[in-house]
Amino acid sequence: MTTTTTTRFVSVVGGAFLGLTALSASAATEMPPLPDVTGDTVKADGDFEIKFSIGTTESGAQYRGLEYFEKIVEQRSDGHIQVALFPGAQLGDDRQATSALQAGTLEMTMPSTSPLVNMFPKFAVFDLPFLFPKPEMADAVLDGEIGQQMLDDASSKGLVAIGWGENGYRQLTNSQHPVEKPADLEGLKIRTMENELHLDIWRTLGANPTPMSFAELFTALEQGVVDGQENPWITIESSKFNEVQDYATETNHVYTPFITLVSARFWDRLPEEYQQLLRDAATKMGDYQRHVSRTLNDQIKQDLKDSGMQITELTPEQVKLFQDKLEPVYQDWRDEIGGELIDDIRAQVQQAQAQQ
Ligand code: KDG
Repeated sequence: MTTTTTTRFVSVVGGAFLGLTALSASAATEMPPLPDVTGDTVKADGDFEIKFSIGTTESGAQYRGLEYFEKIVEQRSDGHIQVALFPGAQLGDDRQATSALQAGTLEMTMPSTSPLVNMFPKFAVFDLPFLFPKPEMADAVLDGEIGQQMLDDASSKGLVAIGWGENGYRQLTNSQHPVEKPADLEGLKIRTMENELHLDIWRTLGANPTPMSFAELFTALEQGVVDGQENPWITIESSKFNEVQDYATETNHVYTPFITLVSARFWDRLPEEYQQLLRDAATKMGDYQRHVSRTLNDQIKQDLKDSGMQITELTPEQVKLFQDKLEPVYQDWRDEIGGELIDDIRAQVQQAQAQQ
């Protein structure tokens, strides 16, 4: 990969990017106009329909990315491929939608990697706490050899993996009290994704974690089944968690990627030209999603504060308390994930930090 994500994206939509920044500063969380579609019309045989399912709502950055994907694919296939979007887990949560792809009853989905660790154990590397200090470092790994190898590995079991997107840096929220140090987590029931490493993180920090599908989360928070949860600011707002959670702590404790998956049964029916079109569109969707979520991140945090949420911004010393308490997790999960993969990613991150 020669160009970084940022330069790749900016070269495509310079004008709109500027529009994006101006918009986010003024109209809170209003989504920016979709970039223009670039690239020639792709000619191939056949007409196809894609049902594309995700778990987050249509007011999030993930859905905005899907709208760009839809625009690219329909325009560049001259309408021979039609894309229908299904947000809010209408067609199932991450695991259910992925199974539907394997069964051939659904064409595309974009889950977080965390709920799929049971299928692809190496995905757990992304659940290690504080692995990526900056989002660009995640981009470098995901858009580099390691990311490509993981897409190749995930192109199995009835699935074809064609790109990455951004769920983002996860923040803790709860309904009980401010959390400034690990000891404040004592006795708090925290919902996590269905992922053993995340359960380990919150047990190690002293909380009482419970795994649950994203599709059930809002109701569980509203009914007090759990006291808290953790997700990126844009998901906290787009899922209205601030309506049932008074406190948040900016922990940035894990960076979660999305992975773009296609049903192998559907993929094998597509002419090669259309397969390449979906790959191109998936890359552009992922880059755009990253830009939308990063550009709106601070504005959304401000919106949540304005909505009455008490947000604790940790000092570097306070962050270190969480990092030190979680360091043993790296040793505990080294064999399960693979020491070489962890070391390769940490080396890449350290190199990037040294160049800053
Ligand atoms: O489909 C939505 C999920 O991918 C995503 O939001 C996962 O971060 C997630 C969570 O907390 O479940």
